[in-house]
Amino acid sequence: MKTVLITGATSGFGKAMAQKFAANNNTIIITGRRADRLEALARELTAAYKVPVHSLVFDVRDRAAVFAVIEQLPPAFANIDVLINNAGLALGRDYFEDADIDDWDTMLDTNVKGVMYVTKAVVPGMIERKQGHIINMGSIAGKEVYEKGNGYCASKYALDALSQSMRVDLLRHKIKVTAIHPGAAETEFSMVRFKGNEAAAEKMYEGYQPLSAADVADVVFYTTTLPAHVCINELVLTCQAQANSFYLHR
Ligand code: NDP
Ligand code: 8X3
Repeated sequence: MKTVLITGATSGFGKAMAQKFAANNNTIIITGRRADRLEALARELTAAYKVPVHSLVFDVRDRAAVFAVIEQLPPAFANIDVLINNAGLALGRDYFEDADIDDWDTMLDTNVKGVMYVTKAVVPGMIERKQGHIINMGSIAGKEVYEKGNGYCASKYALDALSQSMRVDLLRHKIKVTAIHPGAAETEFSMVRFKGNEAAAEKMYEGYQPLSAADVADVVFYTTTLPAHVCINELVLTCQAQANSFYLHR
């Protein structure tokens, strides 16, 4: 049984990963800003899988809160084996000159600095125990830039660089770092990106079968099942209809 901390577990990939890891008899820490959703998920996981579940309500951009909640983890949850930096978002899909600067700030603060804060808070325990696995949820948007992707692509390219950098710096402590780069997946991602515009969000998934959150959770789970000496450094996964950021067959 491993202790797995998943950021952004109130929805989408994070929620599906919490379900997958709980179903496989792990101790789960779920985080996010929406306390009601965390409470409901904790109840569901405890009832369905009888595993220990702990919820932490915080914003990954709030540096003081990040360190406070990790430091105050109850002993039964304090030895984190797997950290999944999943909390993240895209905001807007506009040409560079039209993009909102506040949206850029939010994406970079969440997708890049949030990952740095959470990892910095968790990693001392992994170093002490000489083992750990950090999984960063990147994106194909961090592999190829696309039109009107500016701020989001920049954040996921930065995260890719950060994943590579973490791997180089942490391998001497026997810590694995895996970057997962999914393509289009149907979650709340597009509703957030298009700021509640349901028609725009639905259009993203028209005419093909996108990845589901459960598909992504299965792949992430697999990367944690390998022997101690084996690490998947990075993995790009898309639905069959998508080859890359540019080619999607509808
Ligand atoms: P969802 O919108 O469904 O879930 C995003 C999660 O991130 C929510 O649980 C949300 O929780 C959390 N979150 C967002 N901002 C913050 C914050 N400031 N502090 C704490 N938690 C936060 O999207 P997905 O599940 O699709 O996305 C998960 C990750 O996967 C993201 O990093 C995204 O960039 C990436 N990704 C998504 C793809 C897709 O097509 N769906 C493809 C490739 C990568 P709450 O609002 O409660 O805080
Ligand atoms: C989400 C996938 O292609 O919308 O990261 O950027 S994409």
